[in-house]
Amino acid sequence: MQNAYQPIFSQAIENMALIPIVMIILLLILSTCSCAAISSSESTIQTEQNVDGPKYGSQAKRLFQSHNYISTHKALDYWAISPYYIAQQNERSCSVASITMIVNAARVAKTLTSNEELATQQSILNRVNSQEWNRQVSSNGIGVTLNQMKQLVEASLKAFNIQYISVEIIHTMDLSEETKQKFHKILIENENSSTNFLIANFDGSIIFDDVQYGHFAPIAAYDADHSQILVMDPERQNYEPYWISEDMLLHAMVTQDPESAQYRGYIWIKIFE
Ligand SMILES: [Ca+2]
Repeated sequence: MQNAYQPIFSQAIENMALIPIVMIILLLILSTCSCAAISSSESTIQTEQNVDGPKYGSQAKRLFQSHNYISTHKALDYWAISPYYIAQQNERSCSVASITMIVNAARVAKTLTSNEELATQQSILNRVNSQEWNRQVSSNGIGVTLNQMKQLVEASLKAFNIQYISVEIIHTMDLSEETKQKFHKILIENENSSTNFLIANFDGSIIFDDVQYGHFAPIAAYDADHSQILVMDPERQNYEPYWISEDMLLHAMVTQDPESAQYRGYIWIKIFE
């Protein structure tokens, strides 16, 4: 009988030996999520930690609580982006949602023909037709990096017949005066025209009391007098548009993406048509 059970016992020992290896592989996969919003397990942690705390903490102010700037300024980007404010399809697809908003906003002044559809997240993915992007933004994907976003933004705009464009990736590597001034200058230029757009790539845990997560979101307005930035966060399951300070967003961008081992930052998009 001992001989009969021996293979089963050996198999059990071998399976037990695999458990630590499987755990290590799972940890590695989770640690390389470069542009995931909050995963379900992280959301659980957030809920447990902040079950009685304010949803937006002390750093962010909901648009509903502060819309004086939108009422008293042209806020060109806000009016270009807000009609197309959408929720990301899953926890990994903030890149798709952010790009979809920008593609629609970039066409806001155009007179579309009756057979031209607005961009949707699925039509963006279909037209760009990148297997890698589809894989990365699937529910078990790892998201995309800031460097990848340059090519994806370009391909998405061109897929919707916006050909004359400039897409620049800026990695924010420090909190030096030079970094702050460059961002400030671009924020002002961006606010004055709806033919240019900014997408921020930041660590949400700097803004919200949460575990670390990389994220993409369009910037919809900049109140220079009060150094406040309006973020159209596509993680709509948890957030609505919110204002955060210029310093706070910069702090959240001066963080490293574990997938690329590079600093996060922002995407500066210009349309020339
Ligand atoms: Ca702009």
